[in-house]
Amino acid sequence: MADVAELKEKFAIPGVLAFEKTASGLVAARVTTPAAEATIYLHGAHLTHWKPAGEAPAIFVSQRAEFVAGKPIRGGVPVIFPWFGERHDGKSGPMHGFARISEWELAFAAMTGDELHLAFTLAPDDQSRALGFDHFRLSYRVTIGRTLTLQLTVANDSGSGGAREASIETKAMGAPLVFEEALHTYYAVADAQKVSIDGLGGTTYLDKVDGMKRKVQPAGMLKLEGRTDRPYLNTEATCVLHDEAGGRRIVVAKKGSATTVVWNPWKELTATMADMEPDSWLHMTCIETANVGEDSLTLAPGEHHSMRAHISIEKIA
Ligand code: TA6
Repeated sequence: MADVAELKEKFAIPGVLAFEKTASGLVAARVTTPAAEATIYLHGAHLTHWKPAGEAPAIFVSQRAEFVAGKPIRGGVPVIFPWFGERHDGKSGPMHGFARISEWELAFAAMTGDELHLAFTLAPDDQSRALGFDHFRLSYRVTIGRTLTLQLTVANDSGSGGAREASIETKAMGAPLVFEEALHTYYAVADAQKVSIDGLGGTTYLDKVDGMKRKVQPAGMLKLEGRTDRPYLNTEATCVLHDEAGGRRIVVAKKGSATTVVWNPWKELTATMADMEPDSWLHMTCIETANVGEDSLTLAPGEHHSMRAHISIEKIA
């Protein structure tokens, strides 16, 4: 668990970046700049709040979210690695992988102009090694301002330092790293029944609500009309979330991501989720910047890959 005193000593910026240990024992970075405020937990490098100046918060977090080591926080931006959803290589492991329930380290913090740049890192630990992952490094760069930029970089560091850890076969041999990844972002909306999403027309998706059937999104806007759970494949498109009731658009541009997942649990599924209030499905919609399924990635030893989401807010005149 991160040491708050050490974080304060190394990274605190008076009036901009502060650290606190919350009642549940997790350590949070609290950001306040002229352009925006934000909160990011070292647990999962989990951003739970981003509010550009003059705007309502743009990221949803459940009022019943649990802030407990080893458990995922409901809402915000869960960082998903090295698998998406259920582990699907025949082995067991936590839903959506271990990154979002791991303790990340803060490696960098600096203000440039009115933007705060943070960098978090995650290296193999006992949990990841027990799950068969000992040859990866993650860095997660978060830039907080009037816009929000999230960049997840995955490196395969097997084959390097083999002598140091020759006992670990994959490390010495240099094994490929096969993984899925997602920035599982919960956007805050005023009424999900009046939300439409532009950018996915003509794109193939798997309909997880209809037996994973492969379908093509009709041209035009995607309107949410019920539980929606769709990985859209082979798309680099920018998505625009029109929050009609909220009077704004949330623009999600991306780079290095071939999958966009759209999720809203809707009323019935939400009623079964202990960490969601019954009507909270109305106030969130996930547009997830990802590489999953047939878009999953393989890195040779020494290779790395970056995926970035750039999020901005526009008022609907
Ligand atoms: O991204 C959509 C999804 O895969 C849904 O199927 C649902 O499982 C959601 O993620 C949330 O997963 P979680 O493990 O956070 O409850």
